[in-house]
This record gives sequence, C-alpha cells and structure tokens, in this order.
Amino acid sequence: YIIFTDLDGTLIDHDTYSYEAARPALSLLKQKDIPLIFCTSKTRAEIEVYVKELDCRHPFISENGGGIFIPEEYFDIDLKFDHKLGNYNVIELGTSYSKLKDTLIEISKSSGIEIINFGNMTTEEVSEDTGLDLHSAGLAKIREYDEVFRIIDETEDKASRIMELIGSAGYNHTRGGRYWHIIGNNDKGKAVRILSDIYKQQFTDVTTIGLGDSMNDLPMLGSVDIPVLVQKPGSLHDPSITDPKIKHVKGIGPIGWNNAISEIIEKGSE
Ligand code: 2M8
Ligand code: MG
Ligand code: MG
Repeated sequence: YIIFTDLDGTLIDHDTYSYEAARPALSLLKQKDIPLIFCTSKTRAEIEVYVKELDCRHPFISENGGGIFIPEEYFDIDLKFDHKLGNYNVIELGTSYSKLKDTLIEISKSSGIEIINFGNMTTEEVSEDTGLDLHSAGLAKIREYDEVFRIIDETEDKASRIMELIGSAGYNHTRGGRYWHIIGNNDKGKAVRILSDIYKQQFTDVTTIGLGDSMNDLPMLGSVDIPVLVQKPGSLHDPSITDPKIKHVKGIGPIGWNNAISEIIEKGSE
C-alpha cells in the first residue's frame, strides 16, 4: 500500500488541527513501513512541520497539487523532475502564486465583488480566521501555487460569477473546508497519478489509498484504488460528494481516518 491523505479536516481536526485521534493508525503505518503521503492545500512550509513531527520522510504534495516534493535519493529509479530545492527534487504542476494572486485581485476589482485573500490578510487575521496559532498562520501565508480567499457577504450568484471569471482568465478554482482557492492547471488527482506512477516504477505491487473530506479532494479520490471520505463536523459526509465508489467512513476527521486505515490495513494483512 501507499497512502495519500488530505490534512485539514481529514488527518487533522478541522477546528483543533490535532491528529491525536489518528495516533493508533499512524503507528500501524510506521510499524508496517507504509508510505504516508500528504496531499493537501497547505503550503510546503506548513507540511514540513508535520513531516518533522510525525517523522514522515516521504514525498508530499502541496497546495492542491501545485508541487510534488520528493526527498533526494528516495527513489532508486531515474526520476524526471523540474528543479531541485534544498533536499527535494520538485515536480511543478502549479502556476506561480503572484500570477494567481494578481489575477484574483483583478477579477475582484472588475466585477465589483469584494473578496479577502491570504495575501492581503495579516498573519494575525489569518490566525483569527482559521484558528491556527500565529506561527502556523505565518507558514500558511508562504504560498507558492495557490491563493486562498473568501467572498465577502457570499451569495451563490457572487460565487458563480467569480468562478466564471477565474475560468475565463485561464485558471481553475477549488474549495476546501473554509475557503475558495484559485489554482493553475493542477489538482490533487493529477499529482497523485504522477507520484503513483513513480512508485509503480520502483515497486511492482502498489495499491493506492486516498483519504479526504472536501470537494478539493475529489480528483485525488478519483485517482486511487481505495478512496475514503471522512465525516465533517456535524457527523455528515460532504453532501456534494456522491460517487458510489467512494467509501464513506464513520467518524469526523482523524477519527474516521483512524477507523478507515486500521480496517483496511489490518484486513489486508490477514
Ligand atoms: C486553507 O486550506 C483549507 C483546507 O481545507 C481550506 O481551504 O479551508 C489553506 O490555505 C491552508 O494553507 C491552511 O492551513 C488552512 C487552515 O485552515 O486553510
Ligand atoms: Mg480537507
Ligand atoms: Mg486540504
């Protein structure tokens, strides 16, 4: 097995950002040496905190499939990548942050629809709005491939207008647990397929598992062998996700994560 997982609302709790409830399954993966690959809308700087804390030295995917970061010498095969950054070989699928941010601001101005985006929020404001502590909020602002925003006094009309304009500007959008995102020609699914193919070159027998909670996880869930959706606060599964192939597991965020992984891995090794 290899496991692709979303972070916010999936491995970590939507409100407390804690993964405590997933500890048992996390240890099981360590014990069995199963690669755990973070695939999130978080930034590289944010993900690196989890890489350290969980001592999870595997490749990871940042900002909704914008970048794939592969530790040097992780694979033995001859890897095709775009550039080196520190100890990573980077496969870049996303569009530069400054372009995305400028386009978004332009769209807001021309449409007269007010938005608030991470680039125009202070670290304090990001912290207040997300519940992240100040340090983590700072890391969330170090963006490379994805701008995060809210629509002020959002209505369905305003949202569809903004998304339409993002489309005509040649970009894409997605939605996480709290925010809208403007992204380039990337999504979590594309990145998952590329990285899965690399694993398959190195190891013959690879079954992929994917876990998520929100709409931005759909492309990832569509690109793995075993797709799992955890519950959102209120004990509901995202109602916009209806694909019958996706396993709906009981448990909010990390609780559902723990249930699903324990079940799949233990059953698989019987
Ligand atoms: C943003 O991502 C979440 C993911 O679901 C969202 O869209 O609501 C990202 O900007 C991420 O960098 C940040 O850590 C997170 C905090 O909730 O919000
Ligand atoms: Mg999420
Ligand atoms: Mg996410």
